[in-house]
Amino acid sequence: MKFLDEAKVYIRSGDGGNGCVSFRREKFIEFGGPNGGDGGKGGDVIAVAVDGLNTLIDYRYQQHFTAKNGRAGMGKDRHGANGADAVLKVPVGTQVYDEDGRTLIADLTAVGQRAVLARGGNGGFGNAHFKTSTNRAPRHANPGQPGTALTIRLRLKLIADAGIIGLPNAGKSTFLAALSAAKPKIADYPFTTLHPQLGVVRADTREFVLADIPGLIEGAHEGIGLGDRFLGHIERCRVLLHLVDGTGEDPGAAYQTVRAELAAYGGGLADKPEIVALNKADALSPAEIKQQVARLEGEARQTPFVISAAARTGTGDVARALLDMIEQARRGGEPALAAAWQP
Ligand SMILES: Nc1nc2c(ncn2[C@@H]2O[C@H](COP(=O)(O)OP(=O)(O)OP(=O)(O)O)[C@@H](O)[C@H]2O)c(=O)[nH]1
Ligand SMILES: [Mg+2]
Repeated sequence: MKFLDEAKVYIRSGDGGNGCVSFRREKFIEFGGPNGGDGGKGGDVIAVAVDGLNTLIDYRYQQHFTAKNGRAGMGKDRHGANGADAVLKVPVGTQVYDEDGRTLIADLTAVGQRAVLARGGNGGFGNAHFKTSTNRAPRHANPGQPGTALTIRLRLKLIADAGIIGLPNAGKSTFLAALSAAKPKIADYPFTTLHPQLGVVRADTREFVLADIPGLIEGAHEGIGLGDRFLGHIERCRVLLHLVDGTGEDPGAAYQTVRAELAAYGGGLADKPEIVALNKADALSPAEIKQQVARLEGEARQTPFVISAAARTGTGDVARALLDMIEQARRGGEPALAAAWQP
């Protein structure tokens, strides 16, 4: 499945049906009275988060969604049929913005959560509705109300508990592959990973979702490399795992480069709890490890885990540490997501 995390969609809700002007006309029944029915309601445009979808690619091929109009009312007090809704199925984690891309209309963070993006017009009242003691033969009915047309932007922000950050080639995808069933592409050139990948990590009896994203380089916030747009996918993570290549010249400098990009991106990323790990320990001598840890420690202000994602040493400890922090954050509550929830 191709990955796409942004899409522009044109939606239109249905018009309401017109009310009807009609009178009861039957042999031997005098003064039959008004019997024009009401128009039906126009269909809504609704977005609903569904399971088993992790891309917005469908919206590259279909960009127009129009709900059906309500039918007009008819004589003999018949109500017009309501128009059918148009339903946009989106992956969990999709945010709906208005055309300018700044105003958030809906944030769909759980399977089954739905949001009405454009409400259909109400149907007009038929003349039966306007019958009063002083006007027993109203020749008036209301027209249906028009639907609304608007342009929206969909933006997918994947939902993962933890996200892996680091320079290209740090071993992020190798780490994900070591701990989960995910099969990301791994290679010894920068920018192997072009779009985010998710994997489920099991540690003991517990599990969490881990996201691997493309590497960051200096100037990513200005569009260098792959830019920093994909950092949106770790905005919802509770913790970050910062992987640093131990075979690099200065792990401390590598660490600071990535931290600077996080700060430049904003979105609270720089304030997220972070676990730091020095990777590729299998390629280092004990003396080198000591030296590299000292360099990294000085910048990160925490003792890094020393691991080898390729040899899978130390990776379990990192997973358990991530889980502890995730559970701690869960207990602390996640107000932003909880508040957005509406069944
Ligand atoms: N020796 C050694 N090599 C490793 C280790 N982990 C990853 N590598 C190698 O480092 C290279 C890059 O690994 P990736 O997992 O693709 O790195 P990445 O951080 O996902 O890179 P991008 O997707 O380009 O940002 C590959 O050649 C891996 O085999 C490790 O623990 N030890
Ligand atoms: Mg990668």
